[in-house]
Order: sequence, then structure tokens, then C-alpha cells
Amino acid sequence: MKTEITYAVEEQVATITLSRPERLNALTSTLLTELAESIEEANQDDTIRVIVLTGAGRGFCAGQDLKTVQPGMDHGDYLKQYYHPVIRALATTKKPTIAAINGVAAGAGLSLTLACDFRIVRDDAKLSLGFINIGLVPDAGAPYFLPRLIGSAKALELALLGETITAQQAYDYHLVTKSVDAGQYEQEVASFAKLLASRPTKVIGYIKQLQSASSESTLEDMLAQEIIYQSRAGKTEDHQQAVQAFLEKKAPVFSGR
Ligand code: T3D
Repeated sequence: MKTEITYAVEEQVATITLSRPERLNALTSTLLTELAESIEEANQDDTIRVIVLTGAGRGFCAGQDLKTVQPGMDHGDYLKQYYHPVIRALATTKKPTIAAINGVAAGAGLSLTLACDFRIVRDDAKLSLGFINIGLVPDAGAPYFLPRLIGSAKALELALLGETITAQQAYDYHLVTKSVDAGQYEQEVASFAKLLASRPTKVIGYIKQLQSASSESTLEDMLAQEIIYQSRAGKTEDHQQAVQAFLEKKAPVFSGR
């Protein structure tokens, strides 16, 4: 029984909601443990085709719960035990992931979104790397993901200044996929999730694995990898029926298999 996360499934979309709204969903060891378990549950469930991560109430996530940080605690040990399983689970899941940033995302709260495939932000939400403001380095995967997403100069600027940015700035920096008017936000997240859920899910997993291999690989490595994954993709039901649909001048209907 989870106490700081809710997990709901509708139309093949698993929505994982950080649920400590009274503290803007600040992260505790319990929440992080439940979050890693929930992502893994969605990853293993063949009926799930999309994972949405969002926050309850007016915020997405205010980062580590600073009221639970014990004096003398080793932050490195805490990261290793509680944060890294979550970041690995998000970064390696075969399912497409959407961070639905419904409100403020600060510190490790913003880091969680960076490990997702897509970020859809409400246009009135504020984002901040923030770690520097409490004398810490960015963590929870941000040093890996942020320069890759927005380039090293902008990433360093956000890390060193710790400024709060608007949804529009985040979009301009290519930090988020879309900034959506607050009035249309929930509908937009739902329709984006539905669109992804209608795509060839197994092949999405292969594309994610291929792309993730590319950052550390040579051209020759990647040519070898694309042989492996295209061979697998070519054997999926979705590929075979999509070619058949093309020949019959019909729209393909992907089952995810
Ligand atoms: O061990 C490790 O590895 C440490 C890892 C750290 C990783 C990090 O995440 S470092 C960054 C930690 N987060 C922050 O520094 C952000 C702190 N929060 C804020 O600066 C502000 O709350 C926000 C800018 C996010 C939002 O401001 P606002 O005015 O919209 O809301 P508020 O009134 O400040 O917050 C609402 C409540 O949430 C409030 O509760 P209260 O005092 O009325 O009972 C506030 O204390 C609580 N809250 C917000 N953030 C946190 C929090 N409680 C605990 N921890 C928080 N991070």
C-alpha cells in the first residue's frame, strides 16, 4: 500500500502522482522508494503503453523535503539509496514517459522531469534548478541530462545562478516539449498520452534504447546497434500490420506488440 504516491491506470496510460501536496510534493525516502516501485510496475506491465509523472495539488515537486534532512547525513549515500533507483528506472523504462509539470518544479523535482522523455508544462508553472541556493550541486541525474538537453552553456548558467525560470523560458531553452495554457493543460496532457499510447510501443522501447546508446558510442557501434534493433522491429506485429495497411491504403492500427 503506497502512502505518498498514487498509481492509476486508464486506457493503457499509467499516471503516477507525487502525493504530498501540503509540501508541494517534496521528496522523502518513502516517496522515492514508492516512486521507483511504481515506475518498475508500469515498465513490467505489458498492458501499459505510456507513463505520466505528475504532482498532486498546485505544485509538481519542490525537490528534496528539506524538513526531513537529518543533521550529519551523507548526501551521497542518500542519493545512492533513494534517488538513483528512481532516475535509473525512468531513464531505462521501455515505455514512453511524460513529465506533466502542473506547477512549480524545483531542485530534484526538476531533475525527475529531465529523466523523462517528454516534459509538458503548465504555462503558469515556475522551474528552478535551485540546488546552488542551498549550497548543493545539481543531482538526481541533472548533471547528465541537462547539458544534453539544452547545451552545456545554458545548463551551467541554470546550475550556477539557480534562478527561477518561467514555462515560456523553459520552452525557449528547449528544456520542455510544450508549454500549455493552464485552461487546456489537463486535456493536452491526456491527448498527448493517448497519442503516444496509439503508437508501436515495443518499437518505441527499441528507439529509446538505440538513442540512449548513442551518447557513448562511435558511428561503427551505432551501425551495429541499428542492425540489432531494426531486425527486432522488423519482426514486430506492429511493423508487419503497418506495411500491410499501407499496401491496402488503410491507416495502421498499432497494438503495441
Ligand atoms: O540528500 C540529498 O541528496 C539532498 C538533495 C537535495 C536535492 C534538492 O532537491 S535541493 C532543492 C530543495 N528544494 C528547494 O530548495 C526548494 C524549497 N522550496 C521553495 O523554494 C519554495 O517552496 C518554492 C519556490 C518551491 C515554492 O514557493 P511557494 O511560495 O509557492 O510555496 P511555499 O509557501 O514556499 O511552500 C508551500 C509549503 O511547502 C510550505 O509549507 P509550510 O511552511 O507552509 O508548512 C513549505 O515549507 C513547503 N515546502 C516547499 N518546499 C519544500 C517544503 N517543505 C520541505 N521541503 C521542501 N523542499
